[in-house]
Amino acid sequence: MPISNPKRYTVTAALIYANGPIHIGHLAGCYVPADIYVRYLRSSGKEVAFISGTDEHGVPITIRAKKEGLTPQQVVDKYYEQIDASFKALGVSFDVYSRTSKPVHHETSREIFRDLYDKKVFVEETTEQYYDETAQQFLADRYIVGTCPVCANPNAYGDQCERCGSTLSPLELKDPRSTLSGSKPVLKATKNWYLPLDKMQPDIEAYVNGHSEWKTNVFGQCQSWLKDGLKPRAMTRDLDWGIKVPVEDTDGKVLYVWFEAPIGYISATKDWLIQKNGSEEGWQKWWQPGKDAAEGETKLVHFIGKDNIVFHCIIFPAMLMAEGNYILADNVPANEFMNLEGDKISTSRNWAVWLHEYLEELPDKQDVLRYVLTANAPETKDSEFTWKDFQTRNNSELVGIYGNFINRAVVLTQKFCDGKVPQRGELQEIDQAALADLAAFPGKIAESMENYRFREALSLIMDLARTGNKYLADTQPWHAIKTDPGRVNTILNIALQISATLSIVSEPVLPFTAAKIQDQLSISGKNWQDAGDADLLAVGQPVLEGKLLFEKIEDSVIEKQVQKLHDAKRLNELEGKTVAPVKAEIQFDDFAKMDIRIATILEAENVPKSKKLLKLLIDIGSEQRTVLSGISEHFKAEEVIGKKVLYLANLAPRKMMGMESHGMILMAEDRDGSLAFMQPGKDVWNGGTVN
Ligand code: B3M
Ligand code: ZN
Repeated sequence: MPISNPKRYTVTAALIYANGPIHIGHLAGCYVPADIYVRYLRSSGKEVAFISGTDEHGVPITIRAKKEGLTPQQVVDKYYEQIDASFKALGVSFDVYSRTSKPVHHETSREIFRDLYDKKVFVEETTEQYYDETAQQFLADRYIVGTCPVCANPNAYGDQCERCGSTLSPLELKDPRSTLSGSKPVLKATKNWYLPLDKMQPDIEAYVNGHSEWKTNVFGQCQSWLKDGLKPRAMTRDLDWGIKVPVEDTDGKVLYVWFEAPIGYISATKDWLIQKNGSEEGWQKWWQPGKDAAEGETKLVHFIGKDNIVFHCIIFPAMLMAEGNYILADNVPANEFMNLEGDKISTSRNWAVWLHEYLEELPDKQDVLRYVLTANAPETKDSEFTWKDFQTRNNSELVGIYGNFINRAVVLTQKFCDGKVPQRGELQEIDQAALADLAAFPGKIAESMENYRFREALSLIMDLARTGNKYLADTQPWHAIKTDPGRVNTILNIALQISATLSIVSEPVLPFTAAKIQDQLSISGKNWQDAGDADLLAVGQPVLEGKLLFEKIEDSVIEKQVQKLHDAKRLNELEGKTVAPVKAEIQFDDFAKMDIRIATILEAENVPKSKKLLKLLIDIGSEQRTVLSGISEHFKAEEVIGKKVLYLANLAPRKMMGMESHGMILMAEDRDGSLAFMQPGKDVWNGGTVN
């Protein structure tokens, strides 16, 4: 059963690996919804701790370090700074953004491990694990790749197949290979500590089944795990990067990253208090409200992406249950994935919109991104981000509906009411209806927020803006002013009251915009309980002109972004390409046999039925010749006419497509496979030799 009226909320957002920048997929899947929820709770007067940070251990970090030629420590330092700064710039309002490399985290993780160890929760087992003899290292998780036993993806990782989503263990992979040396690994015995999830299954089942209110995608994934039967899972790894195992004689072993990373939520809470008060005192109320606390006093909610469901709904709760003193998650509102321009977002293929770049290239558009990612959030199924949709939503929804309404209310007040909130007179039916709508919206929006339906909440927020627009269109204050200024006062008072409420209820999604509106309307310190109030703004309160809330985004801006995506992907594909090695040595005589000379292309035409060939007539000084050249995928016939080229004149004639080709035009091939003509640096005459 969900907790209905908690005293406080512990809200966590996934601790992302500090091995690369944040992209819009992370934001849509986890961070934007988490921030909306927390901002809504705070506005509703709730006590909240909003906890996150970076996950700085595990194989993904060491692999990235190797790729960038840095130490793991340098990698996590670099990305922690970048990630932390870009979250701040987007207005994600964590109470603490901590790191799993902090001493408080090492201590907390080791304590919990040692506690479970002492309680004999773990099963100690010696098993054969893959070992890379070249690198002299055990191959955990992502150090090993092979063919997925489920979907036959040849590049599945030792812990997970990214194609079909199956969770794997290295021993299940077919044709395993080491990602360190590429070699075939051998099996070697090693001792590790396992969490006996098989034995714990009944308790976990009772916990999960008690939460049938969880989102269908989350509940369904848990059920399928439980149905397959849980298996013991190793909580230690043979690696050197991570948290040392707090047991004697365990050199070369660290805690499994998925054992300690979720504990990071607990240690980050302590870190927050240490930073704030100089001591971790009081952390328990967020995690262990204690025996005297009322049932459900603290509500724990984990925001994550769908690839982390099992760890947050099964493994972490199992650890905490075994420990015995902790509360368990009341909800885990995981989202599905957001795709980008028709393809899966991928860091390795560089197909992503990176937050730090977005913030630099589209400054002051934080709320536009937050809006688009929420309006199109992958709440129940995968969704898609396109730049075109981004532009449309900005131009027709934010500018056309929301911005337009607020702007009209403010500008008309300046024009007709001296820039002050006017007094309402007698109400007509249309006014009463508008005020009734106004009063009803905050409750409806709150209900969507409480149930993690942020898309729905946003669509209601926009409905409120539409209501405002319709009210102005129907009452037409710009006409009424000529005949009945008192009527205009009533209309604008109501329009301004709607604007004020709109700023409050949209603040969780559009915090920067809400602050601007509240400046314009001279309100501060108002929150959710004031929303819907017909007298939120006092008569006579100043209404200031303020800055434009949203501006139109032109096609050129969008085209540039799309181009950039494709360029980045292409560059990434080229990264693996290497320069051809130098061919076997030849003597000068071998070279001197070749008659290379300057020629000019006189005529060019496509060869019927051939994809590649152009038929060229060239002037080689002494005569004209016909050459068939395989360049028609790169050049059109008309663009090569008149070009001076390098020509190999004494190559034996060859027959192609029933025609004879004499000699060969020499071309240079670029990294991406495109071709370039080799041309003399001055207008050398036809027949000029090349030596
Ligand atoms: N670091 C996976 C990720 O970054 C993992 C999340 C941990 S949450 C405790 O996607
Ligand atoms: Zn697979």
